[in-house]
Amino acid sequence: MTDRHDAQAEHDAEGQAQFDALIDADSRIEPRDWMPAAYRKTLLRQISQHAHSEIIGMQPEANWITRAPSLKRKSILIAKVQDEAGHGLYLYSAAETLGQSRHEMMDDLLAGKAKYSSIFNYPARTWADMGAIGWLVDGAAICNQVPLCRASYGPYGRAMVRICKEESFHQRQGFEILLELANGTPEQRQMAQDAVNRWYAPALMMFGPPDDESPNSQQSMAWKIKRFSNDELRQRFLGMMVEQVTVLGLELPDKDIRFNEETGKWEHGPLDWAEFWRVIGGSGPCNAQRMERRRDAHAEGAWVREAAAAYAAKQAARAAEKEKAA
Ligand code: BYC
Repeated sequence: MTDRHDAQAEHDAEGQAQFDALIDADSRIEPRDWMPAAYRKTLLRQISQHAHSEIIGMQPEANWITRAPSLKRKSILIAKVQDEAGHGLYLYSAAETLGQSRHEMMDDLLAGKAKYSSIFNYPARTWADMGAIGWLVDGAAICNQVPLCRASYGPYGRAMVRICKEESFHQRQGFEILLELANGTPEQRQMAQDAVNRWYAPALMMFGPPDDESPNSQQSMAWKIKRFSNDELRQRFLGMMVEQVTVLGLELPDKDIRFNEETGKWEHGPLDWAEFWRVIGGSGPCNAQRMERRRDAHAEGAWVREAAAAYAAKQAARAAEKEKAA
């Protein structure tokens, strides 16, 4: 018993030393490498939340596919929503390498045990929201996710590379929708401005709570999962939006935005963090609707999963028979 304990302790100490060396060298941890249990847990938490966000995030935009103003806009929107499903799949696959099945992750989401991004609990009221979501929400996502391409966990970082390429196309299509509306009739311009007004603060809050209220940041940065803090990324994003909004000829609904010469950082006005925690806690404007839709979609898709599993079993049986005969 003691020998086994000693051997395990020695194995763990060696593993920890190797893990520390890889992190120090800015190298990658791969699925078969030894890793601390808390590192695995944090990654599973973040990657599965991220995957759920992509899947739930399909809803506000899918809602507008039938009402897109032209065939061109409709086909672009369908492609974008489909991309988000793909992002969910890459991320569930990356999370599965940590030892939890996609099935279990989905059960946690459907049972209301798992989080997804706060932003998708807000309604998409007009066509201009497709522009604001692309410009602000995908813009915030890129800002947050480009550094994640260098995350210390290999499968996560590699999934993020492909996701970021697609996100930058998404952001541009949102910008272009807003640009066209901003240069359209006074009503279209107003619709664009209203959408920006409604999505601005929730988009800033996507980056997570302020640094002094972010319990996970410090450890995640030490493990090189996160490369920048929530506030650093929020400030960086704000600077980008301040420039781009002038091209749109619209305004950001915040009179307190300023560039602080001393710190070299962009500052924004106060954000309603009580609202943020309420939304995360399940009481946002669309939480119940989003979860109900997800549960329905899961139930409606049961026959597809069963058919795919039956087909896979048939293929495996055929392959086994062939091998036997050979
Ligand atoms: N929403 O210690 P903190 C997309 C939670 S999808 C909800 O700072 P961390 C798109 C946090 O989980 C974009 N919860 O945490 C898709 C933690 O709770 P737990 C999704 C949030 O992990 C379709 C607690 O608050 N992007 O772009 O160090 C269509 C304390 O926070 C939020 C990602 O998922 C939030 N906004 O940092 C269009 C990016 N913020 O878990 C577009 C990957 C915080 O301890 N994730 N919480 O119970 C990350 O980068 C980090 O997880 C976060 C939070 C920056 C979000």
